Amino acid sequence: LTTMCSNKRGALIVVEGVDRSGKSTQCKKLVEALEQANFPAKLMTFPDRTTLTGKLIDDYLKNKDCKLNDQAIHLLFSANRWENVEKMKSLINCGVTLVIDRYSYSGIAFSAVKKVMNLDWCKQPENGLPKPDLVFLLTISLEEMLTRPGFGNERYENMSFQNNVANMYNSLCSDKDNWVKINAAGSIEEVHKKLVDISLNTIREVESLPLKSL
Ligand code: DGP
Ligand code: NA
Ligand code: NA
Repeated sequence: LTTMCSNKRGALIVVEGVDRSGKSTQCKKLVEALEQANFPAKLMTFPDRTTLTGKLIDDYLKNKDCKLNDQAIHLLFSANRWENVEKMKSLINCGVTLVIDRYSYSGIAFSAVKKVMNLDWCKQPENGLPKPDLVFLLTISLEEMLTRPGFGNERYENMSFQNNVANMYNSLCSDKDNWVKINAAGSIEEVHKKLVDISLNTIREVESLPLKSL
């Protein structure tokens, strides 16, 4: 397999945003477009609910009888990312661009708004994970959020919590040169085109640079 590896690495591209900002749709379309442009690409999603920690996280989100406190669930979400590090690195180093639906910034934003743990505490378990080359923050206004199909019954799926998360994302985004804020109120195709153009630039920019760590 090593001999089949490209000598150029792939990019690590993350899409963040509140629930219903269109992340999953955009991630899927982005992977398809990159592949069509002859850049190998793969979709990943966090939380990965299929793993051991993912099953606990799924129970927690579905409000099943699950007595995890805020600190414990924070560390489980982080562990769920750590479980995938080897897989992520080997794909990237083989020239595959990873498009990830949520990453460490979901971990930080969703926990920091609970006010139980401070921002610095929330960031610590993410230290050492592969650092994204590019983070898209899909933004929608509170009014736009209200017009989109209703929330489900999972934990966190309510307007005031999501609004706090949106504010937390905005403060994480400020002064970061690898973050791009995209107004996701536009049509699916409009948003998609922006994501593709910026991603292609980044893929070419980083192909000979080492992957960094958070
Ligand atoms: P999704 O499958 O993308 O709809 O995510 C499920 C929910 O979990 C969603 O409300 C966002 C939240 N979430 C995702 N990642 C994390 C994380 O690392 N920490 C916390 N506390 N919540 C997260
Ligand atoms: Na959700
Ligand atoms: Na999603």
